Amino acid sequence: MIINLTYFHVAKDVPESYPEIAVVIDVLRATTTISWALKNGADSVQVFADLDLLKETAFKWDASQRVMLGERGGKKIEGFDLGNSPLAVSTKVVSGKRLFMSTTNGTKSLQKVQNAKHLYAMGLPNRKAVAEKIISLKSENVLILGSGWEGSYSLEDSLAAGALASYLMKNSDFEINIVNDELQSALALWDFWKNDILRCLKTATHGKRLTNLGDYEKDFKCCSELDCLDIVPAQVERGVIRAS
Ligand code: 3SL
Repeated sequence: MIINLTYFHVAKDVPESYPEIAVVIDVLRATTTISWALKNGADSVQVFADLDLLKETAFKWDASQRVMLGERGGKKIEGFDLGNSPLAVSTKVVSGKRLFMSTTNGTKSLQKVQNAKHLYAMGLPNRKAVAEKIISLKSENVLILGSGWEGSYSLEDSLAAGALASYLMKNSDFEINIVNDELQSALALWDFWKNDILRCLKTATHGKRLTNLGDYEKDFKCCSELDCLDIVPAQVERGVIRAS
């Protein structure tokens, strides 16, 4: 069997018709935060591109059962409970709760491919878990979508796309067909940086943006850890993600 793997850097590049399996990546930091929140016992994460819709939906929930996460430009949005740090979604804060989340780019990518039959969120910590899920589905076509920054390329998402492709090539019995140049170059990127992931994240434009905003050292470390989480965040209804 063959798996055709395609990667797009940002949501706007995704064609109208896309494969029934989609993996969305936002290494810094949305999909890392989603993965850690679910690992720490969050009931679910509902993602929104639109902030007004998020508030309208969240305020219908019992206040004790909800946590609102909002980030724009790397900073927490005023009035929200949390920003977008994977360190903030501790068990104490999120266990048993529905998280309502909107970020600058990551949640937009998740919305873009929400019609996929199987939609997963992946960061570097759960790369292996998501890859094994893909292998188990035995499907012919898989789309990997990065989040980038406001419509343009990001180094760290491409690194993770390459990491996923590399894992599948080494660990599945299927023939892996690298469909486009975006994924060929992501693989080369992974090969170049795989032994210094942390430095890659800090070298990336968005890494520099975060560094200029404050002390994000622990976030960088958390987002750069590879294969340490066994969580596969999967969309269970439109916009709602649970651990699978
Ligand atoms: O762009 C996004 O969706 C965020 O992950 C960006 S940040 O890392 O929270 O700044």
